[in-house]
Amino acid sequence: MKMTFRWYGETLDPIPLKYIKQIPGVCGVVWALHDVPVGECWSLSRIDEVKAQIQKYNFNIDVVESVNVHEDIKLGVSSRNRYIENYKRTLQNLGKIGVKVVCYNFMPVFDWLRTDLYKPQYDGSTALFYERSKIDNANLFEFLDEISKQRGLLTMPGWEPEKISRIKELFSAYKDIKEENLWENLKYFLKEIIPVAEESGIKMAIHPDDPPWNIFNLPRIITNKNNIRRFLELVDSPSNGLTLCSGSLGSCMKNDIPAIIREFSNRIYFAHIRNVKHFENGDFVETSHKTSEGSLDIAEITKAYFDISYKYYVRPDHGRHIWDEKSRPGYGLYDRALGVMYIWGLWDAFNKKVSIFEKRR
Ligand code: DNO
Repeated sequence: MKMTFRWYGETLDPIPLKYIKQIPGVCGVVWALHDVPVGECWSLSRIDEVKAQIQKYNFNIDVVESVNVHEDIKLGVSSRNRYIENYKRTLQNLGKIGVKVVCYNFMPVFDWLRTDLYKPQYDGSTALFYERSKIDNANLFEFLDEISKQRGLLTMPGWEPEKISRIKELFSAYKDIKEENLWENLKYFLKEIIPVAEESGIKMAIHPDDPPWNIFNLPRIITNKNNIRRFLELVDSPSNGLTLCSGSLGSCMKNDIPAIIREFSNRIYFAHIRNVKHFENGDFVETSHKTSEGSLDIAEITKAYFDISYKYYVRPDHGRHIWDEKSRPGYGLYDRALGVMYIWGLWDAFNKKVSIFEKRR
């Protein structure tokens, strides 16, 4: 596997690349042009600028997270064609500079959703938290107000101020969009972009929905093993693949992550590894990576990647906020760096076991 670390760019990320360089075993930086409005084409000159910043530290730029999909594409309205053309041009430009994997998602309106961004934990850290009843019974607008206060100036993915300002309009546009409509619109999008990804040497890697169930009556479809199978069959090409996010799918206890990894082993191009702890009432909190801290067996998940001889990209996903670090929600340096070391520790131990076994034979 190739270990990577997500970085929001020189102006948006408080973490400098020189710090990331000091985390053992990280070979690539996962990046994006976060300031380009969703739906616009990423120019070669802007892409080159970030590439130079990253390569100065000898990191690869192979993975982009994300090229976000314009809402008109998810809604399936006629203006989608203009945005799809821009998306194709962005892929061509990314292909030209050697990008290999593009992560994206197809969640209506929001990206990942939590009710508390800095929920105090037993050990003095804070973490991302989802209180189920708060969403199930929420008044959307009061909820948005509360979240905006918590996040302060740090923008979360999918929570761009431009989008939040037209939230009412968006919600009424989605009024008649049910799961099947979303599948149709996703298929239309894939049929258009996958051939371009193939020509550009890019593997598209859809991110599962987080959490993997409908929220605020908005449909979510990349939620479980059967739906992932259906997704891969929409366009059966090696360029149509997955970002396998253990924490997103794992927010639903019914999802058996190691089994999903084994079944779709040849179409996973990007792995997000993190743990979540479930509570009986449906709430969950994002813990450290360590297996015993959460409800997911991160050792078993890493073992599944080891067993399939996973060659593609991996990154530690959200971390807690520890040691008084002021960071973007979930994207501090310290806990994610601990996550890297936990994953490497498991990996090295699995490797060792194999070589001891081979020596004995
Ligand atoms: C959460 C991330 C997601 C992911 C997008 C991909 O931290 O894993 O926001 O980047 O869903 O489009």
